[in-house]
Amino acid sequence: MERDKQIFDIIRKEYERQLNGLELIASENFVSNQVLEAMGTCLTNKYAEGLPGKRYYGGCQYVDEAETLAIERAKSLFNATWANVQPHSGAQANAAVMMAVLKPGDTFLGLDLSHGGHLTHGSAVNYSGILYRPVPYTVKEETGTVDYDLMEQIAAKEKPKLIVAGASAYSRDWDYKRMREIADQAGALLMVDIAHPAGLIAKKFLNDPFPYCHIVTTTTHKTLRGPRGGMILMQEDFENTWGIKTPKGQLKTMTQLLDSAVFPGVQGGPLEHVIAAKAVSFGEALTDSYKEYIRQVIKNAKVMAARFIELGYKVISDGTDNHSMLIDLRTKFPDITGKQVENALMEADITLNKNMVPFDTRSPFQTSGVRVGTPAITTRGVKEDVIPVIVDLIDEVITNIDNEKTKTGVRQKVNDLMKDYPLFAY
Ligand code: DSN
Repeated sequence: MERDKQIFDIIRKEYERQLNGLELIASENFVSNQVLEAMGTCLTNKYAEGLPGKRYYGGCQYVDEAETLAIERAKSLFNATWANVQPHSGAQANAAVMMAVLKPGDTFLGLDLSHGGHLTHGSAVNYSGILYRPVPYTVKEETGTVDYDLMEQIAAKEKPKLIVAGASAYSRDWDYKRMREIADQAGALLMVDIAHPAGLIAKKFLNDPFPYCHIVTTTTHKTLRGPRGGMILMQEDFENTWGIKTPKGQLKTMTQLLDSAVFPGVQGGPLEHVIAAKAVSFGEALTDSYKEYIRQVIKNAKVMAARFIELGYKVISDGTDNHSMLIDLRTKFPDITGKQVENALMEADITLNKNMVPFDTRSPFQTSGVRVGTPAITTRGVKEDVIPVIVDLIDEVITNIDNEKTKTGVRQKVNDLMKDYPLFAY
């Protein structure tokens, strides 16, 4: 068959965009050649509904081996005792958990989307806000950190069935111990979505949620640097103390409920080529060199936040514990929106995303902030000495937001800079 020039030309252009630009989207990363290779294999041809050893199709002996390896490596990485690596995304993983532990209309608590939460933590336009009854908790305006006292009050009043920890735009660590106390007092389960800081948690640079959270969900493609996808993890004690009766009176453990919620609950056939790539990335994340990578991600983020602050920007919570930060543009540029900054920087080959900031006065389409992260540039080898140069380039563009010559000049500097930092082979 003739090669599809049209689509491969588009892919080549995207490769060049990634190669020449500065990638600062906090949720993105660059996978290794072997992760990329595993994804582009014949495993994509295989149907394998079910779990390893219990499939609805023949011929699954090899994908069983790959999926089992992915599960075992995921468990070692997080010191968990159970994992389901089939969710196609973090959103699917969260949907499966909610399906397993909530009934339509049940109340749950999640961080407000405009305070850093995620769509699947209760947004009105997402299944989580349509099927269930979310009640948001928020951050404190003075500190930008999660208001656990408020969470406790809301939980006592609302008696949720589930409390969701975790965020998409939050640069501080979480107090899982306090959240578990709040959940226990309210009779709720505690779930954390560690999609963003998963790699930092795996390598023990942040608090360990597992002793406190009943269920942990994550994506595999952010700091974890694997293929685009999701997974659910648990530790043993919870499985042994929880069980619900099916209509036929059969007792099901939570892991059984979660497995069934993933398939057939919210998904059909698993993506075995992606699961093989997950196994590869978990193997990489188990190494010491990945630990050094994560150490550098955090160091770069701290230096970045400090430089933004030096230049007069407001960094929400005045810094970061992880790989990301949220910049409130209003202190330095009250008339410039996050959308304008995102667009102007794109012209300079710098990619980040507009983001609402807590207590934002603008809509999600305009926003008063931007979110910035260091996982992708750190993968390319950027160290802390170059970070102030990058922040200064961003500031130069924002300061001269309507000046085409400035943007062209910065783009040239970005392209020259990135020549020193290789990307995967194409
Ligand atoms: N869209 C992801 C992010 O950018 O954080 C979350 O799903």
